Amino acid sequence: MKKSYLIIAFGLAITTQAQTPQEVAKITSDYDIPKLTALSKDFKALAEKEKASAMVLAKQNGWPITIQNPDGSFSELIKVIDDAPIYYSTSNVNAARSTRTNFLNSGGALGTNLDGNNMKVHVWDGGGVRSTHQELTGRVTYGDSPNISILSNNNHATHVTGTIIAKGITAIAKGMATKASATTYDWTNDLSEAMAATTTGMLLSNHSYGIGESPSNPIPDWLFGAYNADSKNWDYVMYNAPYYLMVASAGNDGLQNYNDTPLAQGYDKLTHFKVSKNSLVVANAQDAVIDNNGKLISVNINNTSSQGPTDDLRIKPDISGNGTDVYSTYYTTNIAYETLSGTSMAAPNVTGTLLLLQEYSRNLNGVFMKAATLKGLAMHTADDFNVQGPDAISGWGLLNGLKAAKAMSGNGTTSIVDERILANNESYFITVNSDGVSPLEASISWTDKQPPSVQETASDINENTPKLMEDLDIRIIKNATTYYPYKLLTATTNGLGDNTRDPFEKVTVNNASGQYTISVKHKGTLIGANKAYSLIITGITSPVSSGKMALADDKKETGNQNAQIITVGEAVINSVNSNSGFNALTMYPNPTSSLVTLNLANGKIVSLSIMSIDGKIVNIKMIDAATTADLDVSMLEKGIYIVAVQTNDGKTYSEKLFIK
Ligand SMILES: [Ca+2]
Ligand SMILES: [Ca+2]
Ligand SMILES: [Ca+2]
Ligand SMILES: [Ca+2]
Repeated sequence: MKKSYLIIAFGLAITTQAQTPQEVAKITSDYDIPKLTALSKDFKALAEKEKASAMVLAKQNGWPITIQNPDGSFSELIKVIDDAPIYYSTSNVNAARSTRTNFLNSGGALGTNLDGNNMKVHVWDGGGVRSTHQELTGRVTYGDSPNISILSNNNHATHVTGTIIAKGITAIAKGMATKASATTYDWTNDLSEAMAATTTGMLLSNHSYGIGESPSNPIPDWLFGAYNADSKNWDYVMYNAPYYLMVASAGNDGLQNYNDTPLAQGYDKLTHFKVSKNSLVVANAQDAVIDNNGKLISVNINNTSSQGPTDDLRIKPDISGNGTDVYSTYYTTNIAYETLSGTSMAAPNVTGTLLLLQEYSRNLNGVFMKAATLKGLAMHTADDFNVQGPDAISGWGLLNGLKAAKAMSGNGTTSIVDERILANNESYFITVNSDGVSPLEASISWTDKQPPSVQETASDINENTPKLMEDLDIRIIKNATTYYPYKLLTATTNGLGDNTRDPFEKVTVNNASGQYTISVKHKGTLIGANKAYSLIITGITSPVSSGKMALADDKKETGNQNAQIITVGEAVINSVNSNSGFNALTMYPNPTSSLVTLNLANGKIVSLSIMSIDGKIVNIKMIDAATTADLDVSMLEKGIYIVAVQTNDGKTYSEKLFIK
């Protein structure tokens, strides 16, 4: 988003008419539209085939096609997996202002006046929305071709859509984005319809439903937590449309134990798109206690919220919204309202708030954020609760729209929100000053490619091979200390260390003070030449310097036959500051054409790097902590270079080197 500063003036000029054809064109400019359109057709054919064979088996086995459940939820047969009928069910239950969304709205303390102006959300649900409701009128359109269920089972869909966009004629039913519009769909063919909607610039969709289980309709145990074909297909959609983020309810089986073979008792309850890598899965938190400044005082999980994680121990659910006792629009009349609870209500609370953050991005920068940025921002700034750090019940914590918005507006000064590219075999580093008050936190987030294989039979039960395709890594480094990201150690415990499973990593340094270097690297070989990722840093006063280095594998180097070994733990990633002490670093002879000797007055050299004048690394060498180092520079072409040395006490010195 760095670049976007250049077009702030333009951004302001277009804010009153955004999500125009030009906006859509901008979102989809890197999309392969013919491919997405073809995929949409393929997914439609797949869904129709699955549904047709399910209908045949339903007739043979006497399975119901639709079910009105005693708790008011609605289920519909969609396919058969492993001989079991698979139903989509609404995730009934209750949302509110716990997510600090009110700070963003018109009249809110942040002064951002975000109400969803010219923003559109997409809602898939178990029936139609009552578009004539006084809170919604004129702002709901149907996205799928006329469907019988538009006329029925619309209580849930109407409630969910109201939570996102209700106007607030009845104040306590006011939605998150009172001026936004919604395109709503029946859940039949959701995958195909979502794929098609990405070509129209879809940014966010809400899915308050999932595969339902009940004692009378058991699903195979292996499906729980499994990355199956459905999980993969939704990742496929999001990978190919990187501005699109799917928000899904975790489900309301927190107190049920339908899975007889869970990763841990009371866990391992997620299925389908709730197991996808790129979706944002929402747990249900009770009403939070928030002070006047938007600070979280206390919050508890609703114990009906479904627990993760995934079989490969990815952190799911991702985040918590407020879905307990949510008052919203109801279907019975145009002035009807109802209070409901559940992850079904927590998801639209999150979706609506994220829509406002996209609106804010457009207002600030003239561009929308990539889905990975939005998702990363939401998880990075969430208020941690339940056990310390992320967990398989509450995810990264309770969504904090206020903190997310502040991270966006502070970009470049008190925070970094940056959409970056990591080249193959490259690492990025940035040195920052901690603000000395709040924790220093740094995250990376990316949209990960669908893996080649999935879990598809009972033999794949709890199969835990990482489904991650591109493994990026973030660290925070200060002197000899390296701070690692969170990860799950088991279904019920978290810890710090190298994370090889999640497409989001966050490192926290509590009681931070002074200067830190943040590094972003990758393992293996990136799938494309360049990997897009989002970097988010908070708790800083100002970035000091940044740069790139070649990765620590000299075998992968090209065009530099003399590349030196550059792996010594994390110490290689160091900044090149302009803080060279007077005569601290001397080099001789200078100019030179063959060998140069470096001498350090104070401290010992642990690494040195040579950069071209435009900042490109041409050589890096690790030194075994010495005050003097010799460097062969005979391969360098004539010109001016910068030599930087990193010392064992964390200092960096740089000097110009002339090659003759
Ligand atoms: Ca549909
Ligand atoms: Ca499992
Ligand atoms: Ca937590
Ligand atoms: Ca990693």
